[in-house]
Amino acid sequence: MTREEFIEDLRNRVRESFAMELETATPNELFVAIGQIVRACYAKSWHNTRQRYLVNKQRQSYYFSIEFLPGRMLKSNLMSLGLLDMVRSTVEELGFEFEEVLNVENDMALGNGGLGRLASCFLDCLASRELPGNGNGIRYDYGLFKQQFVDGYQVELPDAWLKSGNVWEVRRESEAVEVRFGGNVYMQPTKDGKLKPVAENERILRAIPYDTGVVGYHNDTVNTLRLWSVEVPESEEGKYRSIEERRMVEDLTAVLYPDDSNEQGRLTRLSQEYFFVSAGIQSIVRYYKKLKMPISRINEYVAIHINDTHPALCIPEMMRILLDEFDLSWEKSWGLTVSMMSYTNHTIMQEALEKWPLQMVKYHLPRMFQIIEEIDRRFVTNLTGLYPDDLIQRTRIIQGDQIHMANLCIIGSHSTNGVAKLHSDLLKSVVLHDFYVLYPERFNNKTNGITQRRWLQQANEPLANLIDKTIGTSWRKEPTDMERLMNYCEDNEVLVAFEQAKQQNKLALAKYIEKTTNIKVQPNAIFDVQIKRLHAYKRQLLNLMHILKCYFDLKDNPEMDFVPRVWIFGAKAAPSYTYAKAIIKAINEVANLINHDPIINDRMKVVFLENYNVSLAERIIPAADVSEQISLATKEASGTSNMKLMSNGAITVATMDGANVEIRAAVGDENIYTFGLTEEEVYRYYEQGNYSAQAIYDQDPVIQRVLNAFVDGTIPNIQREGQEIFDSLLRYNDEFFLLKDFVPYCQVQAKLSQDYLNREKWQKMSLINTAKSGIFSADYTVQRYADDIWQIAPVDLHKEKRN
Ligand code: GPW
Repeated sequence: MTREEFIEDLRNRVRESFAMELETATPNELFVAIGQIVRACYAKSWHNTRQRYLVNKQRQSYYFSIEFLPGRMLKSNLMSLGLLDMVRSTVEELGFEFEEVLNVENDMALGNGGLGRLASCFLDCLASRELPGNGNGIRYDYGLFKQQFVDGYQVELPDAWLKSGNVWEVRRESEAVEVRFGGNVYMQPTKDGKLKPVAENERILRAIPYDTGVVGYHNDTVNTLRLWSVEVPESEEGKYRSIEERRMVEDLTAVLYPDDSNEQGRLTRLSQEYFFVSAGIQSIVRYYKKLKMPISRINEYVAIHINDTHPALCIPEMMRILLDEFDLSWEKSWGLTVSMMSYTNHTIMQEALEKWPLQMVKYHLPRMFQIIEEIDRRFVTNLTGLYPDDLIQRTRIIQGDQIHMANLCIIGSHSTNGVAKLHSDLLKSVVLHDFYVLYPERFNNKTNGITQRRWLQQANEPLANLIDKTIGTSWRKEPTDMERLMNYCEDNEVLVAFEQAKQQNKLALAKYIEKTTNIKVQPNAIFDVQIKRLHAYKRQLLNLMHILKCYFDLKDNPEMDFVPRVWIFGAKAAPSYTYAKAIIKAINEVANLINHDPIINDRMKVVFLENYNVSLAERIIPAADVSEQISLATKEASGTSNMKLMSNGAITVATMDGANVEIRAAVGDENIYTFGLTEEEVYRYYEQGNYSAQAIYDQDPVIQRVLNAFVDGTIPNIQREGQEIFDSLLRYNDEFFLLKDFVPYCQVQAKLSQDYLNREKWQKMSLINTAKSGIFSADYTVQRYADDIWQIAPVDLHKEKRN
């Protein structure tokens, strides 16, 4: 597309869609028109990709996830299509601010945090590697709530992201399917003496797919993210007479559950899970029928991935279709199902492990329940005599009145993986050890990754351009090529240029901070960033305690040498998570206190940015000097913001948790600040039960002063919240060992501040972090999933063998 063609197209679309002339258009119209042009640009490739897969009967993977978090798509699609520079300069020549046009787009925020973002990074990488992999999920009418601070408290507002339309999606009426809930199922004998399930009084809902193209980077692959929305089928219209009854149905895909790593166990959530799973599996089977292959070979063409346990019903739903619709035997159906399914575990935190009340499943999903019962019965029967009874009881699916979804996933799939080495090892040795005894060959690790296309190329153009200038552009396709930057560790000119790029990004963020919060920050201060969901285990409170310590040090000794620092937070708390909300309030009040204290004289600033989401992350990450990754060891399965920040040259302050361990191995001890309890030490405390927060408090006057600040009025306006925080640390004995890690944390922070003054040393560390970040590209992660778990390939290597 030439720029003349682009302008012509733009002019026509603005005219046709808005009855306006280009000259009078605002960024809103421009965004829609450019979106339409971009979609038209990849429409052909999208169709061709689907045709190619169909004609080649290509084996494909389907990533089932209850969350996807792509963020904005205009810039990333332009970049993938190689149109970014042309479109940007043309738009600017036409007299518009390109940034303003980009800012029109609502984030697609159909996810909470790491888990949903990982799913979106994976889709980007699959397409960019020309791998045949698709997404399957829910098209929520409302994404994750918008966060506002009112008087320092989090307030949640609805995210009506579809209000102004969605240029990227395509509604596919002809591919709708029916999903059935409730009713009774009984077994009826057929003529040939078999028993077949017959259902009556089911509620039938219509699932309508909306497809979004996932555009590969500089290739012609466009894969599909298919999201399902609920509707009342015409045949059922009569049954839902009142508006309330219709609302009940439409509620199903109305809102994303805003709980991160916390199981709510509500009926609507269970219905959401079955809804997108059943629709997705039916749509896969319908597609497979087009290949005209026997059902007994479906496992050669289909790989289904279960992203955490939320889509666990994939297993009984696939069984249902093979048994009830294709009349396959149980054994044959089970063999096919297990060989198609694979599962990723994302946490070892007990409160996140899904369990559903047996009665709820039995009543609302009766056929699922029957099949799960039978899977459980056969599991127990087959293992009895071969393994100790207590092991069988601990690993079976149905225990008491609950259905254990992780157990179902492991038993019903051929692969279970964790998301970082440490996490996968803990699964084998502790959390899922019983299963590891049963199925050692099923366990494997796939360390998470990120897409540098979004998180570096797109979000940080100053750095990306500098990398190009220094080592060429190959890293954009082969991220490990960034390692070549190691040759410039001692090159002063290069180091200075990198420092300038960082400075430019810090300036841009400082502007944004001032515009949105009225706080002025100095771009030469350390930008210290902690961005992630608010959770006790992630220990934002530990960060806050260190801030308070710095504050008291300065108050006591205003003349002391102090390296100026800006602490930047971004975090949403689940609306029902009162403790997390108390921490938000406390951070905001501490910010207020410090930012306005004349004695501090701008040497410390605390900034809590509202509504942390993907597009805000894209602003913050390029400007970070320091990356806070301070979860208690064993609690963060992997983390992915650690990788994004590292890639952008931030230095990590890290506990030995999740993927931090692998980051340290990559950059070397001297290029990361590690501290805190190790995995072994944490487990030792658990075994010996001898942790005493009170004892630590009693012996350390600094800790006393910091903790007392929460209850003695030092931090204003947090009577209730301060008390709750204080009690969590002392009365309830500090579940995440903050007091134990506090002193070493302060020590590495002091060291860091000193090192920051040595600009050359710091800049070298920063460069090394970027240079070594290539291995955390999700391009490689996805390739390992493709090779080890899904057996998918760009050119179908398995085809010869089959035909
Ligand atoms: F609890 N993660 C998340 F395991 O973002 F399901 N939401 C969740 O509900 C869960 C996990 C769940 C995160 C992990 O906390 C993080 O460590 C990991 O990097 C990320 O998933 C992607 O694997």
